[in-house]
Amino acid sequence: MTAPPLKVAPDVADALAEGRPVVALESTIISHGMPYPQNVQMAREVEQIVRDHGATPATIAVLHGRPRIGLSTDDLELLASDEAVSKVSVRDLGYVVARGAHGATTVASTMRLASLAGVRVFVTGGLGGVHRGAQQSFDISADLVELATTPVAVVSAGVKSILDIGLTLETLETYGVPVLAVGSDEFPSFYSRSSGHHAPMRVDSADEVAAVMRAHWSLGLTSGLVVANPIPVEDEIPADEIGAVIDHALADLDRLGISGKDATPYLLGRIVELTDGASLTANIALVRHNARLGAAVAARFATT
Ligand code: PSU
Ligand code: MN
Repeated sequence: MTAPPLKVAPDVADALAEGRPVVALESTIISHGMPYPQNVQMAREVEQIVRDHGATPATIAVLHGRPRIGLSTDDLELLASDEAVSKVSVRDLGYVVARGAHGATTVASTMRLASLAGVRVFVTGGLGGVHRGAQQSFDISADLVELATTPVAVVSAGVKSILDIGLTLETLETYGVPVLAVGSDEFPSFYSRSSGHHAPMRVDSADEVAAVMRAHWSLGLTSGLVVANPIPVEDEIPADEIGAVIDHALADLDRLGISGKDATPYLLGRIVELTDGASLTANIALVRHNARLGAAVAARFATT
């Protein structure tokens, strides 16, 4: 086997070599999670937030068949606007690399590439998980399998109720993945601070997150960690309000017979339409918030 053909941006490589904090960012959220041009604006802004908080951002994607750790502004623009960028989870990585194609990486494949590059903190919006109705469809995101096996801490705003939040938490427990809620006793549901599910573990600072990461990995455990950061109160969409929209989007998904890897992108786009963009505003706000926490966690993890 040859070394993985990663192309690491010079600023990211320098930061890693010097033990300075680096924060990985995914690209499916850009290509398949938000409309243009808000997607590219969000991607640039989040990188800047990470820099302003003392860490180096490393947005991850596959471009021209090359897994890339750290992207240019032009790369972000391509990911945001080029229809030829496919959604790439772990199983798709070899295929897009072999074909020299472009791919936007999900939480799962971003974790894997981040880990290969030695990046231990990753910021996103929402995780994939066990879909509602998975008892029939078997639709369980590869994000959970990757969390079970790859040592990266993933900062998100929890799990949307397009998924079955309870079954997602059960699966994470089975897989031995720590689930930390930051500053809350309740596990957050992306648009809302509440979900009706108790947080498996609570922490109250970036320092505590970094301490759990160190302790977990020092024991030889090799899984990832879920760091669930509730959306700020002022940006929340009340659970009952967004719940009705999600039910509507799920009914449309069923009616159209959309399944597999297209299900999550369809639902995200439909929720933006049905809320006249309010869900997009909340989504961008929570990613910003996660970027601040992720940079702080990376800084605490790097210094100790
Ligand atoms: N949830 C979001 N926004 C996203 C995604 C999920 O709120 O952009 C994306 C992430 O890249 C996640 C992927 O890893 O969808 C999960 O897709 P699937 O359910 O097909 O595994
Ligand atoms: Mn799926």
